[in-house]
Amino acid sequence: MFDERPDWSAEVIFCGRSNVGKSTLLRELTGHDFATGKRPGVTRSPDHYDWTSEDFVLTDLPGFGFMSGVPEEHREEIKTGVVQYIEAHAGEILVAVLVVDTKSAVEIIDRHEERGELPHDVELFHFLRELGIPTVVAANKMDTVDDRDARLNALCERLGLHAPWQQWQDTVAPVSAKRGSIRALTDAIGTHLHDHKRDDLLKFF
Ligand SMILES: Nc1nc2c(ncn2[C@@H]2O[C@H](COP(=O)(O)OP(=O)(O)OP(=O)(O)O)[C@@H](O)[C@H]2O)c(=O)[nH]1
Ligand SMILES: [Mg+2]
Repeated sequence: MFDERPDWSAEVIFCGRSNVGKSTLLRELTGHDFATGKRPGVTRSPDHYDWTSEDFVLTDLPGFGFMSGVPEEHREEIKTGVVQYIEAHAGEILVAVLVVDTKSAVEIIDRHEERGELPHDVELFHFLRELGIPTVVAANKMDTVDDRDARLNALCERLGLHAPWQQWQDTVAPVSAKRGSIRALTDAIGTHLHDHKRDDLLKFF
C-alpha cells in the first residue's frame, strides 16, 4: 500500500496522529477534496496531490495511534509504514508538517510518558529532525482552545523547545484548518523552502 509512488524530486509531507486534521489542512491548502472525517482512521494509505506541470508533491500520510475499529497490531503496521515511507523519501522531503490537535496533544503525551512509553508525537518529531528534515508542528484546532499561549508553551516544552513558543515560529505554527486560518503554517513552510533555495515552490503556499 506504500509503494505506488511516482518519482517526484520535491515533496512536503503531512503526518501525525489520527483525527488531528491533516486531510482538512490539505484540503484548505489545495482546494482538493481530501477525505476527512469525524472518526480517526480515515486516511489509510499515502494520498498524493501534485500538479502535472510541476515536479512537486504534497503527501497526506495515514494517521497513527488510536483508530476506530482498527486492531492494535494493524495500527503498529500503519505506523511502521509511515516511518519507512519517511526514511525511504527523506532525500526528497523538503519539509515535514507534523500536525497535532492542540487541545489534546499535551494530555496524550503526558499520559504516554506516565506509562513509560514514548509518545508518538515526540517520537516522530525527533525522528524527523534526526533525518535532517525541517519540521513544522502545525498546532491545529486552535479554535477549540481558550488558553492559547499556555497550551503552545506546554506543547513546546514536551517537544524539547523552551518556552515562550513565540520564538519558534518556524517550528510551531498555530492554525485552525476548519476555519481556514493557516497563515502561520504557510509562512513557516515558506521559510524552509526559501532556506532550501526553492522559492519557485512558494506559490503553492
Ligand atoms: N474544531 C476543529 N476541527 C477540525 C479542525 N481541523 C480538522 N477538524 C476536524 O477534525 C476531524 C478530523 O479531520 P481529518 O482532516 O479527517 O483528520 P486526519 O488527521 O486526516 O485524520 P486521519 O485520516 O484519520 O488520520 C474532522 O471532523 C475535521 O472536521 C480545526 O481546525 N478545528
Ligand atoms: Mg486523513
